[in-house]
Amino acid sequence: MKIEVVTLFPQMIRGALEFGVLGRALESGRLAVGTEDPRDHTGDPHRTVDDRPYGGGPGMVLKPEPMLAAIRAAAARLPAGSERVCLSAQGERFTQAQARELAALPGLVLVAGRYEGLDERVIELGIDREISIGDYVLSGGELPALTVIDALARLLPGVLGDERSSECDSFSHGLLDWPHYTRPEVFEGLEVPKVLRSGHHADIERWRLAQAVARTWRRRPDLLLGRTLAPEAQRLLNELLAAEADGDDRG
Ligand code: 21W
Repeated sequence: MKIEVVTLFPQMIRGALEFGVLGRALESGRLAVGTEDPRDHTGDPHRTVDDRPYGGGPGMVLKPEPMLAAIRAAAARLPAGSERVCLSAQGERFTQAQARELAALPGLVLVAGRYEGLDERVIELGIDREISIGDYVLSGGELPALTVIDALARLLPGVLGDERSSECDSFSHGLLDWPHYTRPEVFEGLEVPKVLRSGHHADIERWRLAQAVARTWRRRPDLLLGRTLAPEAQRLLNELLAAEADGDDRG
C-alpha cells in the first residue's frame, strides 16, 4: 500500500515512521509513505500558506491554491482507486471498521491541516472523506494521520510477521483485552492469578474471556450495547450481571 501525506511538517511524519512495526513495514516494502509540502506549491517569496478567514474571527485558514496543488501532486503518484482523506475534527470518527476499509485500498492521500483548517472549497474539490480520531482538540492533523497509518499498516498482509495476527486484536472481536502477566510470579507482593499457572488450557481460555467481558462491560459498555456476542461471551456477561445484581464486589 502507498500513502502520501500532505503536511506542512513532513519531518513529523517521516520521523515517527522509523520505529517498530511501522519501520519494518516500510523497510520490507509492504508499505510506502511519501510526503507533499503545500509550501512547495506557493509562488510568493514568503511561501505563504495561510490567510485570514472571510467573515472575520480568530485564527487563520490554509490558502486553497497551495493545498489543492499539493493534494493533486500527491494523488498523481498513487494508483487508480486510491482515496483522498482529510484528517479533521469535523470528520467521521475513525474506527477499526474504517481502518479495514482503508487498508484494502491501493493508495491513500492523507491531508493534515493546521491553523483553523482547510478552505471548504478544497474539501469539495479535493477530498473524498473526512476522518476524526476522537472528541478532543489537537493542534493539527499530523498525529491523527500517523494514527491512521499505524492502524492500517498492521492490517497489511505480512506486516505483523511472527507477532500474533491482527485478527487476534481485541477490537477485532469487539471486546477489550484481558490482563497480561509475565515473570516473576510475585511482584511487589502481587501474585499472578493461579489459573494462568495451572496449565489447564480450557480454564485459561475461559478466564481470559470472562476478564475481557467484565472489563468491557465496566469500562466500555458502549462496545457491548446493540451487539451480538458469541454464545460463550454472552453467557459470561449474563453471569456477571447476575452477580452484580446480587451485590457482589467487583473483581
Ligand atoms: C482542531 C483545528 C480544532 C481547528 C469552532 C470553530 C484532525 C483533529 C484534527 C483543529 C479546530 C482530529 C473552532 C480529533 C482533532 C485537527 C486541529 C477548531 C476552534 N471551533 N481528530 N472554530 N481532534 N485538529 N477550532 O483536533 O486537525 S483529525
